[in-house]
Amino acid sequence: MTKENAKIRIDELRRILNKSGYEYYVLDNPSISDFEYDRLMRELINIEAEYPELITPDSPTMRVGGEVSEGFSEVSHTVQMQSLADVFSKEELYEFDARVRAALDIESVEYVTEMKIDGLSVSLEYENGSFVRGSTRGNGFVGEDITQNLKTIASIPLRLTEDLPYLEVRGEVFMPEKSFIKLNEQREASGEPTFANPRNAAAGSLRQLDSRITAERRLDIFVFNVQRIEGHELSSHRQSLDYLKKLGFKVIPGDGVFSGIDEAYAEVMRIGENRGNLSFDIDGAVVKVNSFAQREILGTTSKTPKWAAAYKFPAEQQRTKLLDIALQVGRTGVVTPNAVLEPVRIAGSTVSRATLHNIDNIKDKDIRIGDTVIIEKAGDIIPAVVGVEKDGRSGDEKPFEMPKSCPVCGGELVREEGEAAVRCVNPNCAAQQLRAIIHFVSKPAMDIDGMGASIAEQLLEEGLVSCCADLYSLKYEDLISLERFGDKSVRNLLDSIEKSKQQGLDRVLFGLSIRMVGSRAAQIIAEVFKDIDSLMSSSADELASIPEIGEKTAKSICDYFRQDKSKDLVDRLRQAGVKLTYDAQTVDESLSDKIFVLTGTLPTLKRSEAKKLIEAHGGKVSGSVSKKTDYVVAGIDAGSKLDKAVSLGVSVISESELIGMLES
Ligand code: 0OX
Repeated sequence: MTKENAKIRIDELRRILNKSGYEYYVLDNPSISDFEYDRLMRELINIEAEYPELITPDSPTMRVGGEVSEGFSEVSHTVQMQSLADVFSKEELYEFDARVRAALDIESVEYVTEMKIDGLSVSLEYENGSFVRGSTRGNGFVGEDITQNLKTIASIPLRLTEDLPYLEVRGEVFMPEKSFIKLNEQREASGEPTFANPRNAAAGSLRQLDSRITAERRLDIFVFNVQRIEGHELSSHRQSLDYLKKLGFKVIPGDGVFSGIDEAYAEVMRIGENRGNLSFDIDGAVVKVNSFAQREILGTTSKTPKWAAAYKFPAEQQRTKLLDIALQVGRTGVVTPNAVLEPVRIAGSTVSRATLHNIDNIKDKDIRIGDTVIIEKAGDIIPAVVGVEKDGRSGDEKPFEMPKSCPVCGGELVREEGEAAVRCVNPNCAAQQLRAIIHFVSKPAMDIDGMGASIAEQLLEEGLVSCCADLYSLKYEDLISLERFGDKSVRNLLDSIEKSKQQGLDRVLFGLSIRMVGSRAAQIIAEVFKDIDSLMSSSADELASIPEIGEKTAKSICDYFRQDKSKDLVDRLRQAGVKLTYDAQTVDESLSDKIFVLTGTLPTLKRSEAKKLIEAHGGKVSGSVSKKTDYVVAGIDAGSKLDKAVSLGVSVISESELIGMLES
């Protein structure tokens, strides 16, 4: 084929494939068979392979993924990607309407009501009708460039039906329920951890460095906002949604405009009632002022537009059968009763377990095995049994009694005075050992990369470890013969174990699973005592005199180190070369006297980590924003501190800008 002919055929194939893709993925109304679509795609791939100079970034062949990036670069959003102000009741929604009417000085407002899709907000940019860049919301000001991954989403047009000079739109990427169930089935079958809900699965899929993996995940998008447009005038939200539809986008469903808050609220209720029939998750409904001129008058706060409100639906409840009560033994021996349920879909995930908290809760609610129970779940919160239906009981339901001995090791179960928890007091209990090792290797403790729960279990079963100190005696020969291990994974794991020796006293203390010692307490204690020997020889009074360390924690630490077993463990860690001292962070003065305020959730650092970093470089961290503040480091969902920074003209930076300052 000559190059001229190739060009003609390529244009034709792209036109047909774009149209067919749109019909299939956006309209859900295909006009050609899958077989025909695949055949045409293969033909295009072949011609493009012959004439690579004719490949363009908006060709449908660019959707298959394949590019592996080393990391995501940052994208500054020219129009801030704001979040929505939440309301939780009819009253709050009507208060929103009252504010809007007062500001506009009118009787009734025209609203558009939309589903609030529970996914990830992204920005899509088009130049001269071609998709050029896609990014995450990040903190609203700076996100990450995920263009390659977004290209794999078939409902995102790579070419628009009009050659607009510039367009930036916003939408929510989500994983349809079917894709989610299939993905989790595959992961379960291959021994990989499953995702808790479609939102997490979508987030994990969008953040893949290998876009081929994203392509396999079958994500979808609903577009709902024009962020910036050149070459076309728009005067209302409804008009912009209709226009986006015409350009080829999969626009958030719905086509109504509602006169006044009563009509808008009725639609919110309809959306809520229909929630269970959707093939994707929503977590609320959004009410938006339709007119752009009115939006202009209403304005925005630093974080949210004043012309929109997100009505969050209450925690979802479902009825299901309580099949059994299973006991889980935690790392400090606490035995928690968990409900084993007939699987049920609730708030975006399939739930087959829910917490029953403790035996008192079971008795107070008179929950029996075989009962129909009511479970509740809101967002990412662990589902809980909140009630029981006693009316329909058959009489075969069995009351539950806590056993006298541990379900795993048979050791004695003890309930201490004034405590709701029942504990297994056998220090050699296999369940406790496993949980303790999983905790020891976890990220906030010793951060032993490559060693998750299933490997810990395998090592324990093989008798290679029984406590955390054993990890430091593991040898190449021990691991290489284990299932799922190869040369590379063994070397990587041994490297991570070696590296973890340098974590320092705070992480070790947290990792030891001492009752009442969380990461914050471990950090404070390490800062005060500096080495483990001083800590081990301290009294409970000394410990309790430290601000933020309570008497119970002090006693628990003393009790722990009084045991021979603990002393032995510390000796073994010491012999293995694990650092049992705490270095005050060496001060470099690069941020000398600069005052920072941290707000919102940072993408990678915890607040405490960011604080440590700033202080280690000579900076100070303050809790409130004032004129004296040099920088506000803003993360996701930053609140009033960000508003104040903007109103005082204080520099707002992202986490990566902070890290950039430290590196420079
Ligand atoms: C959603 C959704 C999110 C546009 C301007 C401020 C908020 N998750 O479905 N955000 C918005 O609106 C943005 N609308 C939605 N429907």
